Amino acid sequence: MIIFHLITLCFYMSSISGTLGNNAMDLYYFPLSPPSRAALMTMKVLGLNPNIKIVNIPEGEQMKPEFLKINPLHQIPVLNDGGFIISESVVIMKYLVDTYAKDDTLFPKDPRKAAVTLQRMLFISAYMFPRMVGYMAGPILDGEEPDAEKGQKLEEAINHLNNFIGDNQWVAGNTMTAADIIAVSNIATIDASGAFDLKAYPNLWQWYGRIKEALSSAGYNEVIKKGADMFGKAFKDVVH
Ligand SMILES: N[C@@H](CCC(=O)N[C@@H](CS)C(=O)NCC(=O)O)C(=O)O
Repeated sequence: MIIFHLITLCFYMSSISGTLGNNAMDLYYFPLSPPSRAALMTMKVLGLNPNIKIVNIPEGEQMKPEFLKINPLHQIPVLNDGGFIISESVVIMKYLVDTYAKDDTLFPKDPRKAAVTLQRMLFISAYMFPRMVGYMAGPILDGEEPDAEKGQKLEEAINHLNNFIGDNQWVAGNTMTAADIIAVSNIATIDASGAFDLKAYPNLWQWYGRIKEALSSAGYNEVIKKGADMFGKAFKDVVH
């Protein structure tokens, strides 16, 4: 089963490598990785076309000496912008907006709005994402039964996101920001796993429709949905 997924991945990877542009900006990336997809989606929203450098995580390419020189923490995503190398999805996204956006909507300059945006981004990156990996990685990589307690922990994170959105249109208030991009990269993966009823979280469910629509012309389906669906399918194949 795992071999099958890897073969599917190879087809997917060659298709994505062939469609992206060529300039002095490299993104070390793997399509199943939610933080990688958040970084690439931000680039697409900003009109940037990086060279995609696939690091095949299931095959352990992140441990190769040439990649460890780029990121000793052996994690993707990593951005190389003309020799400036930086890791951590939230930091990459902020750097990209600060450097290339025409205005500050995606990452507000107002200190309080900036603080809320960053809080939401770190909530996704440091709270929700580890819980999602905790719940889904065992079944995908080792064929384990999903752990109900880990599922509850992830559901708690989903509930917090629903409450953060509240009556607002977006994750960090009434303007779409980079927080929405990193949030949807994770939520699309959870949705594709079929393990949770996201419709039971009405604020989140309505926001989910809104953000997919907002990102569609920048390539939501290609950048976020495709990798999320593959991740979700890998989980479903083991669980059902
Ligand atoms: N906090 C990091 C997390 C990055 C991360 O966990 N990347 C995973 C793929 S989703 C990875 O590279 N794992 C390989 C490893 O740790 O060896 C971020 O948001 O960029």
